[in-house]
Amino acid sequence: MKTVFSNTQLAHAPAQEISDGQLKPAVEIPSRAEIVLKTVRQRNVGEIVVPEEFPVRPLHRVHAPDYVSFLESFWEKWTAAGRTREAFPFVWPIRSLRHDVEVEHIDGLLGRYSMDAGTPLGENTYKAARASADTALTAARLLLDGEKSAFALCRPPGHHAGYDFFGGYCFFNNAAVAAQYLRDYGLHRIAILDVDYHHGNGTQALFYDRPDVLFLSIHADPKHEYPYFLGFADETGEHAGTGFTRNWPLPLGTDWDAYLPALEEACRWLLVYKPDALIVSLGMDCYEKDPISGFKFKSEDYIRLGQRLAKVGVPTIFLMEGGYAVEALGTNCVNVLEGFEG
Ligand code: OKP
Ligand code: ZN
Repeated sequence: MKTVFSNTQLAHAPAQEISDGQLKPAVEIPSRAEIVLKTVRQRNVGEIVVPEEFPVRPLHRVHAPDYVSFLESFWEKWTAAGRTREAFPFVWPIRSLRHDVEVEHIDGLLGRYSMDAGTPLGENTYKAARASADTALTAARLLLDGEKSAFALCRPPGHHAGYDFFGGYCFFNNAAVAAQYLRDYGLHRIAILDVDYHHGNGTQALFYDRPDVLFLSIHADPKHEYPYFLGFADETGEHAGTGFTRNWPLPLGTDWDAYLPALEEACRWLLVYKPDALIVSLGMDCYEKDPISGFKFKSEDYIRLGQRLAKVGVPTIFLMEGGYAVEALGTNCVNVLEGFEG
């Protein structure tokens, strides 16, 4: 299958992140994409293509225009305030405070448009995030042009980004942007299967009331793991979307054998839904050596994951999300792609 990737995605290169009450070296770093790209080449997955540059319109189909503009103008405002290094939000308009004020200071805006303090923004974040969305959109385009599968080597990831917020290392929701694009260009039913270790809260929220995009997610129990406030088993959609969201929160320590029943159930939902396209939010952070996660996948399990998804028999795009054990990330990711191709 073809891989889509742009070097522009490497321009977002955070130095540090806030984690465990400390500034620590960032884990969502350019070398993640570089090692996957290298492994795609070494193992001859297929042609590597540069994404098309899409206009802002497909982003506006999913994200608030003022949020997109905020990201675009962020660095200018940040540096105008005298700051020179990367930014982190630190104040939020939580539940009982006002939400109707249009604040002007960049510190207020950072809180207005974010979900956590763990996501660094820098000078090139916007252009890298745009390139990442372009990568996802190009993979979607390949599917519309008749490919049976494609791999979007997205970075930064997307599944925690919502209608008007960034967080969890995510800025634009690549999977949601691709899903909406496929809808806009004639496909009727899209399924998103999120196998990242963390719940895809942004993606779920974006499609929660819609029956045309099925959202399925298998992830660490949010009672005990980031992003904490969404992703429980009783969340199944609302209004017209009732029944079109499914979550399988699993305990810390889950290995492949304990994961498989959830995956089988998710695949049964896919068979019933009969999507025109499947988007896999492909995080590799269920891996046993992932530095921020608590599942126990071995590298071989990623081959099994790819093989199982191939059996679903639907045109599929893989969009990279998380995975922070950099040395093994290329192997784990290409294992999925090879498993899928058989
Ligand atoms: C993004 B993706 C742990 C800090 C965790 C956020 C994790 C974001 C994961 N001390 N920070 O879903 O892989
Ligand atoms: Zn993750």
